[in-house]
This record gives sequence, structure tokens and C-alpha cells, in this order.
Amino acid sequence: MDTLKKKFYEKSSALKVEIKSLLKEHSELMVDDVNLGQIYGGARDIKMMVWETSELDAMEGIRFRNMSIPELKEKLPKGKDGKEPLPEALFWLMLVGEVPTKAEADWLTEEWRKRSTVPAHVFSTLDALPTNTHAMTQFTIAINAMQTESIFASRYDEGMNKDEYWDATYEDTMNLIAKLPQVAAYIYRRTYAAGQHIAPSTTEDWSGNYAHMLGFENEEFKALMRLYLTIHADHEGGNASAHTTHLVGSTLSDPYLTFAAGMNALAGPLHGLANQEVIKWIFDMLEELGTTAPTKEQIADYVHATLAKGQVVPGYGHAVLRRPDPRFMAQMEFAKEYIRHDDVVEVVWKVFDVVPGILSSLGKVKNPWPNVDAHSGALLVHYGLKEYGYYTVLFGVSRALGVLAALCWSRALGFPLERPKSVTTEWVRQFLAEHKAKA
Ligand code: CMX
Repeated sequence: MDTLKKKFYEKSSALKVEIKSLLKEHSELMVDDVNLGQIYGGARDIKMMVWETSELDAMEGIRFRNMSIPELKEKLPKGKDGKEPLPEALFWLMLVGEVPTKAEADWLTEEWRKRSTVPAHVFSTLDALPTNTHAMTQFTIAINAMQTESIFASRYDEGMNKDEYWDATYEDTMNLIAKLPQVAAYIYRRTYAAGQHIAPSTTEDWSGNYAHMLGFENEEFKALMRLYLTIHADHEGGNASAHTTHLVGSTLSDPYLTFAAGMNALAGPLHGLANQEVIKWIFDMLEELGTTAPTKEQIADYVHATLAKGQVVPGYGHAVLRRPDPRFMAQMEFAKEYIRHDDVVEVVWKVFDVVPGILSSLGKVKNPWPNVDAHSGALLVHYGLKEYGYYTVLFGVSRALGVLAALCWSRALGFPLERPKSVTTEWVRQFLAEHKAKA
């Protein structure tokens, strides 16, 4: 058994015992009351699942195993740029709650390289699709096509003991994450580079190799990829891609089918697809205004026009956050450090100056601040990755790290099938009538 797997087994076995005894004594303890607004309003704030890998604070933003993004940047082993953390190291941290040494992170790079071969039928499945198929559709189809490799599915079929679910899930997780960059790069090259594919590198780390296969050799872009694939990895369990992964995973659907389901959720414009919508919105605005350097007044007018059409301003707002997203700020810092001047980046910053005031003035938007998606496109455009229809795939490759690490935990702790209760509006009417009668 490899060191990471052994550590994970020891930690998850110990936590399983602790949770069992904790529930034996306290399972009736009330944590929260749920109100009607939450029942109709997308279950906001209801505590209803356990997610070990990260936690989101409305004011401070995401903490991975209690580490903020600046702390990750300081403490995780870095890639060859010497500044940005290795996503491999973040995966290790999320899986076992310990910062890995550089040697451990490098071991993971090599381990994923060894597991990275993608079966030929996945490429032929993709090749059967029209090249104008949305990149996220291609991505989820490719992940489903890879399901033929699922160790969990084949061991379950042979009658696997439930105490071994974690083991098969770990193996699928490692294999799936290892293969994702090549699958994702294949989608990019077939869609936007006339199908001229690039063989994997044998020396790059996970992010560097992904950049290489996309066709980008610029070292700054590889550094950006390390940051990008780190900060998008996890956002606690309630967001739509994580929660979908958790829900589908709870049926013991194997990790491939489970992750593909999560990616279908990420493909929604209120969630991960917002990263393409932001840059599309900016490009449309620049075209309509006929300038690459709009004034703040022009941007404000365009924002008002967007709202007047009954549309959201993409990249702004959040279901949990109530401050500028630290993932937005980390990308802004990257831009300040690496990019001297860029028109689109400048527009993103001007939008940041203008939009919060306008959204606040509507009186209904709970969080007028930018989220992660408001900045990412401008950085990608700067380095030449301009095809915004692809952006959510990058988000998805990163999100695999968090949701699959969390799936390992769900299987190791033996979490049951998720099955919350729904009610009808008739039930609500009745409930209100009884409530009034009692008052
Ligand atoms: N532009 C315009 N209106 C917005 C808005 C925005 N950016 N954000 C929220 N609102 C509106 C809502 O549409 C809602 O309006 P109605 O009452 O008319 O339906 C009202 O403000 C209240 O919404 P909220 O409670 O503040 O926000 P929610 O928790 O319901 O939704 C989110 C959160 C992210 C879906 C929403 O802010 C939004 O649509 N933002 C734009 C899309 C986006 O950037 N999504 C990416 C989120 C991050 C990610 O998952 O990747």
C-alpha cells in the first residue's frame, strides 16, 4: 500500500470510530432550525452533510483543511516557478489533512503520471462528436466513457465487502485525476487546434503537463495553471458540483459516474459556466462600445442595460460569500505580479470598481462582490487561451481534486444514501393553518 493510501486509511478509520461514538451519544441533538424561506429558497445555510476537505466562511472565504489561500501559497510545496503551490500538494492536504513534503508532492506527480494512460476508446468516443459540441458536454461524455476502467464498479460486481469501498474509491480517484489533463487537453485540441494533439511530457508536474498538452509552453502560464488548479479545487460540500458529486456518490455509483454528474452541475451558468459568461459579457461589451478601454461610466451603463434585460451580471454574487472572493483576490494579485498591462485585465478591475455599488443599490442582492469567475478569463486571455467555451473544463479538472478527495472520505466513513425530505405546497398550507390556529 502506498504511503498516501496508508495514511488515508489510518486517519479515516480513526475518524469513523470517533463519529460512531459521537452519534451514539448525541444523534438527537438539534443543530439548527429550518425555516420556510430555506425550504423554498435552495436550502441556503442548512447544515445537512459532512465535508472534511474544506470549509467556507461567508466573510473569510474558503479554508482547505483550515488553511486560507495565502497560507496555501506560503506553506504548500511549489512548482518549478518557485511561487505557486502544486495542486498535487493540495490534494494530499485535503485527503489526509497534512501538508506534504516536496518529496511527497513529487511522488504524487509521478504516481499520477504512471496512472495517466487514457484508453483509446475515450478518444474515439470524443471523435464521434461534432467539434462544435460544447467543451463541457465533451468533458462529461469522456468521463462517462472512462467508466469502463472503474475498479470500484468491477469490484462491486464481484461482491466487494463494504469495508473495502474506500480502497476501490481511492484507486479510481487516483486514476481519474491522473487521466483528466490528457482528456481535457484532447478536447481543447480537437475543438480549437484542428485535432493536432500534443503528447504528454515526461518531466512536467500535473499542471505543467496539462498546459503543455493544451499547447502552452510559457512558464508564466504554467505558474498560472498551478494557482488556477489549486484555488478552484474545493469550496466545501454545499456548492452544486460538490453536492451533486456527494449525492450521486451516496448511491455507490462509481467515482467516474459520480464525478461526471458533478461536472454536469458545474456546467450551469449560475455555477462554473459563469467563467465563460464573464469573458463573453466583457467581449460583448467592448464590441458594443467599440473600445478596448471603456470608462467606468460606460461600464456602469452596460451593467444597467444587462440588468434591464433581466440578466445577471456574471461573476458577481454568491450563495454563501459576503465579501470579495479570496480566489478573485488571489488572481488579481497574480495579475499585478506577472502582468504589466493588459486591456482585458484593466476592464475586469474597472468592473470590480463599478458593479458592487450598482448591485447593492438594487436592495436584493445579498453579495454584490466578485466571485472566482470574475477574474479567471482575463488571465487566460492574456496568455492566449481565448476560447472561453473551454474555460469551465479547466475549472472541472481542478474541482476533481476536492470532490474526489471528499468522496474517498464519504466511502471510508460509510456515509449512507442521501435522502432529505421534501414537502408539497399543500403540506405548507396545512402547516401554516395549524400554526395560525395555535397562535
Ligand atoms: N446580477 C444580477 N442579479 C443578481 C446577481 C448578479 N450577479 N446576484 C444575485 N442577483 C439577484 C438574484 O438573481 C436574485 O434575484 P430575484 O430575487 O429577482 O430572483 C436576488 O439577487 C437575490 O439573490 P441572492 O440571494 O443574492 O443570490 P443567490 O444565492 O440566490 O444566487 C448566485 C447566487 C451566484 C447564483 C447569483 O449571485 C448569480 O446569479 N450570480 C451570477 C452568476 C455567477 O457569477 N455565478 C458563479 C458563482 C460562483 C461559482 O459557483 O462558480
